[in-house]
Amino acid sequence: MTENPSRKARSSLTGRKKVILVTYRDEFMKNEAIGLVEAAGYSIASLLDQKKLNHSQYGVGSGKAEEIKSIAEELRTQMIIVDDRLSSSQAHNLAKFTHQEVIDRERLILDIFNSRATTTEAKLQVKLAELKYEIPRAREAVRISLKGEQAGFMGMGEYAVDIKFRALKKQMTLVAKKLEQAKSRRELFRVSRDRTNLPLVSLAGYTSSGKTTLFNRLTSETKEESAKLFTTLTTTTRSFEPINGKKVLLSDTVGFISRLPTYMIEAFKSTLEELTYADLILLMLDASEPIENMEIKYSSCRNTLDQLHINPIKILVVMNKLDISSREGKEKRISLIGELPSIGVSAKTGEGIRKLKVKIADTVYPESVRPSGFAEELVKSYPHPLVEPVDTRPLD
Ligand SMILES: Nc1nc2c(ncn2[C@@H]2O[C@H](COP(=O)(O)OP(=O)(O)OP(=O)(O)O)[C@@H](O)[C@H]2O)c(=O)[nH]1
Ligand SMILES: [Mg+2]
Repeated sequence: MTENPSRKARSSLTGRKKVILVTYRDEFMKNEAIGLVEAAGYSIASLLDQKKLNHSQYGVGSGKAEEIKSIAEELRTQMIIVDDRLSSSQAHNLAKFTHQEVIDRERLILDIFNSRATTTEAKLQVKLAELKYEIPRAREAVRISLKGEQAGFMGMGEYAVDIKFRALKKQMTLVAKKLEQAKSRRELFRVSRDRTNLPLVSLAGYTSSGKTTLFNRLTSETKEESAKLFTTLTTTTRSFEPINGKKVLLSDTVGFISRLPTYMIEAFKSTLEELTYADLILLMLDASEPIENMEIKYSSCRNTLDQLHINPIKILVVMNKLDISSREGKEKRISLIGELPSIGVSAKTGEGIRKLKVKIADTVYPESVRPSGFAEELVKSYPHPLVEPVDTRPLD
């Protein structure tokens, strides 16, 4: 697919970088890749697809590399984005062959994260993820340059590559340390929040499922909501009363995406860890999408929650965007999530919100049961007369 002239003219007017996107044939993957490229602010001049993106020399096949080269010349593009992971030699080879800058899917996601990170903690998390991205590549570059196959990382000599590698390692230790400090500040905040003894409800879900829209509606906030992927990167917590006199805390956080490498989830762990303290997780799904897409997104969310060791018993699935979803698809959607409870809403129009509020209050303030967080308070106020202290001393 090649861009039509009017779009081309517009992109040069807005000064967005013109790129060639190489993705998979699968529709879901293709659309998601387009969403990512647009979220990064690039303009797609040409969209190509491939069955496999792990060809050893360029990632793409050599015939495709030829095609990319001539399209790049014809359309005067500035960058090639490959929708999978490329090793540093694959990226280097393709860049050299096509005379274009080449980035892979992970670099693209990091660029988006970079442009969205506003708080110190989010910036540190992105930095950590970037270093985790660069270190294996620097290592690979060292290996290649030692074999004398390539003039080092990004054209650097062997010695320079080694220095770069060490510098990256040192930087990573420093960033990890700063993140630890940010985490302990967050921990203090969490402890003081716990003292309020208010139940915590957390929003989780795929990027663009409508978490922030629901957050704004429930808490009367005005945080940015947008069709662009990864609008929210930092956790925000506000209190609200789902029903009179029953206050709860609500957290909005970073969205999930498919094929997100583990090291990125690791880097964002302190943000995502908020979810592990929640008494209730509202797992948002965009119910207006085709069932196949919902299925992929739902299982990707469940995987991420599993990686965080979240007990499924805490999950309430919120089927959002009812205002634009088909009524007939309701049964299929319900069967998709199996045994988990669900509720349908439109965060945009307010449909179903009252029911959701009652459901939230009923779950976190069940009749005749203390506000949740009680068990944690019990452990914190330890030693408690009813709890036998556990002897953790070594046996010898
Ligand atoms: N029609 C319709 N659109 C909605 C609804 N809820 C959210 N949206 C739209 O969906 C898009 C994404 O909404 P956000 O609230 O930013 O989504 P998010 O889950 O916070 O996304 P990230 O921050 O990227 O993870 C926006 O364009 C919203 O206007 C809804 O109930 N109906
Ligand atoms: Mg958001």
